[in-house]
Amino acid sequence: MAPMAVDYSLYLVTDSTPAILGDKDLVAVVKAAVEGGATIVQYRDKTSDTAELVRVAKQLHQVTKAAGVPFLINDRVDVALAAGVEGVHVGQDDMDLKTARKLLGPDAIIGITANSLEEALDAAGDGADYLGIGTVFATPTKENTKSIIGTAGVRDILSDLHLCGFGGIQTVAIGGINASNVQRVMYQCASPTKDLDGVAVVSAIIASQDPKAAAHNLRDLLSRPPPFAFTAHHVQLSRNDIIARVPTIIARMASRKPLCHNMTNLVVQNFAANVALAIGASPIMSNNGLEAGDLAALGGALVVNMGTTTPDIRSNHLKALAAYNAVGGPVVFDPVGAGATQQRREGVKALMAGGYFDVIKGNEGEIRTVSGAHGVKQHGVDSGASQLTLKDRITLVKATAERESNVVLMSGVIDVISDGVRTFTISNGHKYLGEITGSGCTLGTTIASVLAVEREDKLLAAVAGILMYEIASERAAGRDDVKGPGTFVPAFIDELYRIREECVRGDGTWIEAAK
Ligand code: 3NM
Ligand code: MG
Repeated sequence: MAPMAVDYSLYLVTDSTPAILGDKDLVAVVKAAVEGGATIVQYRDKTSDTAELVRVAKQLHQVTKAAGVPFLINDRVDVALAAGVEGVHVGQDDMDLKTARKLLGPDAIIGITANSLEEALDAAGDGADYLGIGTVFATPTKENTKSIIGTAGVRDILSDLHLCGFGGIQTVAIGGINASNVQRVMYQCASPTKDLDGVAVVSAIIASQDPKAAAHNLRDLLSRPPPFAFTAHHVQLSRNDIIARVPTIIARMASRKPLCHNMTNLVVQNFAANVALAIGASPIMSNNGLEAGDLAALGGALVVNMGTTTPDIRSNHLKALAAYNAVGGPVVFDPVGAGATQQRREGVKALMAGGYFDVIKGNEGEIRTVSGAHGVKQHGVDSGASQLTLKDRITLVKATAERESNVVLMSGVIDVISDGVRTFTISNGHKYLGEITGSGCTLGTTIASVLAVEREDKLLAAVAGILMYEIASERAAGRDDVKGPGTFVPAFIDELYRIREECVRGDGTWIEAAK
């Protein structure tokens, strides 16, 4: 018999514990799941006796065979042999792969759990058919997992597998994957050289009241990219393109008055709302995650500013992030003071695991924290004297954007911005921006507002926002009536407004100051 062709796209792992299965019948659940579209099933039961395992395995196998779906047993090679199923899944502490292969034969499907590159390379070298890579997100289903590696960790393993000559091995990600994040997992885990082949889920199907519908929904989501996926990733963008297109984008913003939803800190509420109004957006300052769904439906963009951080605010941020992600509404993350305290470091992790940010903007210290650098010293929220050379800043920004499949902006005297493919530096701005409060936060507001009207090319949108903002600051600081930071603030709002008016009139000469 030729080995079964295996489709790993929706890999169901079972769980018989009451906390997950409830009072449902496991065989009925698996039948419903394969009807709904599960493409491969693993029977995982850590507590039942051997006779019971073999009995249930045989029952489940009838169901999967009828559906033409491969069936594997977790850990227990003896049970797989006794029930005559297609293969096993072994963990790092289970029987070694070579012995399992000897016992089950060359056609058996053998998968292994990999938490790190070393484990993945060993398993691939030993002839595993597929890897279950995780734990992606913390999950109540399996609390004692070795470590949470996030989409970035999975992505690193995938690209290194390719690099080491194992590009052909099949891979699924596991841990905390469900309908709310499955598209993002596929999107953010994909490396330029190797994609994930699917996702493995337990509770997303087994705990569902309607496992068939749950599986069907997951398959449907897996069939297309997330709503926030890039569409203009590889479009060339020269300085001339930017000069030609930015004023039109600002004019579009002024005519559409997009909603700019700010979840921002206590200090900048009023200033951010005024900046949004000046540039032609329509601000709403709401930290209530429960109304984010209604607001996301209005077609605007969201700023998640971590400047004020409490567990309560974090949970509101996560709700809003999910609401905007679900409809592809752009989200800008401003990880204010990211490295300054343990709470903020945890906040960054929780937010980045909880959703997709189209743009992450921060100063050098903040972006280094986002990138995962350890021991980044940050004292106040705005301290961050440059410790890196420009070359290193560029490398870091590009790598972080590539890893997150988004746009990353590191602000500074020279701003560095990248979408992982295209990278720019911008040298506009004025030192007064560093002498007033909220200038970084309201740049986030500006970028989000532009993103709301320019979704195709997110990098171009962010560049447009930065240029409008920084050139306005240069104009304001150069005015005769501006004597210092105090008089700078109103002049700055005036100049933002003036640039917008010029764009509406079709006069884009201000953009010539871009450098
Ligand atoms: N293995 P859910 S995480 C069985 O990281 C299993 O190796 C994991 O459950 C690993 O889809 C996990 O409900 C449980 O989060 C996944
Ligand atoms: Mg195991």
